[in-house]
Amino acid sequence: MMPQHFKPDLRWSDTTPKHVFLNRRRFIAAATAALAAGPAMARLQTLPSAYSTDEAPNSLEDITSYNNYYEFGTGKGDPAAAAGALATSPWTVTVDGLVDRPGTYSVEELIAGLPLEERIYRFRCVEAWSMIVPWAGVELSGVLKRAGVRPGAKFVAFQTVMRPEEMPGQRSPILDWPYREGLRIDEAMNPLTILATGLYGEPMPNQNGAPIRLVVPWKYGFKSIKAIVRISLVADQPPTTWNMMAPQEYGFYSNVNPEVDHPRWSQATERRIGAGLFAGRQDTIKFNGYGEYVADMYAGMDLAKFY
Ligand SMILES: Nc1nc2c(c(=O)[nH]1)N[C@H]1C(S)=C(S)[C@@H](COP(=O)(O)O)O[C@H]1N2
Ligand SMILES: [Mo]
Repeated sequence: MMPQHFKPDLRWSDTTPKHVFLNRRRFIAAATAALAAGPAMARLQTLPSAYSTDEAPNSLEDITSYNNYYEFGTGKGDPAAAAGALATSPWTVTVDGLVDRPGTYSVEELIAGLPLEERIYRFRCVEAWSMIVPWAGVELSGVLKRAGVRPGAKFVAFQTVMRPEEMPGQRSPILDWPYREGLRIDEAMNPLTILATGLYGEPMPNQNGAPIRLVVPWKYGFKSIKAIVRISLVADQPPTTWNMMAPQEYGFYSNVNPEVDHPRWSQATERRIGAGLFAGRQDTIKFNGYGEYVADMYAGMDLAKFY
């Protein structure tokens, strides 16, 4: 089978099959009904955050109907159509490796007592589209500090659930499953890095990575791994899915950087999802606009080499 590579997002019609376009309203009607339904779907109590952008968030419809989640297929509409099959409760996350208190915790235990904030973040996919998303999440640093990071831990490795019976994409070798991602320890401890359990004040929709996913807003979207079941503190840089798939195209760092093009397309501009057919492309900002919080971590590094 041919490996599936990301494609640049030049026009809506390049990446969105017509039937998906026409079905968007149907998908979102179902998603909205599901959110309004069960008692498990109670509204989340979030605190506002000084890290939020004041740009207008994308609609819930945009955020839940235009997704990348290869476990459910490579099309932007596949996750909304298929992710409902993933059972997200109960759910446990194992925290292990170089920590004082390794263990397997329910999501509720994992984040208990940590401030759940609404973080309205810019989100920039490597395919050169972007959205503004009002996530609900806790700082990853809070979870890691509670686990007790040992001095030898230099990186954090994350894994998505492996459940081919519920995730049809995992039955094909389109990626080396399970999906894996990683951060350097200082990146993981940065206050911008969150574990998100919801968006728009509601529990996380399945297609966006329920019940718990990473969000790293200054990096390309693929670093923000969904449906996490394992967080490991490790000494060495861990293998990561897209880097293993095509190392010349996807580096470990993957910081948003308009000065470093992808080998197959420019990263200088992006298309804001939902901005309308006649909206122009906008300039991409280095570190996705979060440089004041993150640039120091890369002082002295050649970001064209460590892309
Ligand atoms: N497990 C898993 N996580 C994943 C992906 C994936 O295919 N599988 N896709 C990534 C990519 S490429 C992007 S752009 C974001 C999309 O997140 P969203 O659907 O919430 O916008 O999820 C990231 N996390
Ligand atoms: Mo992406």
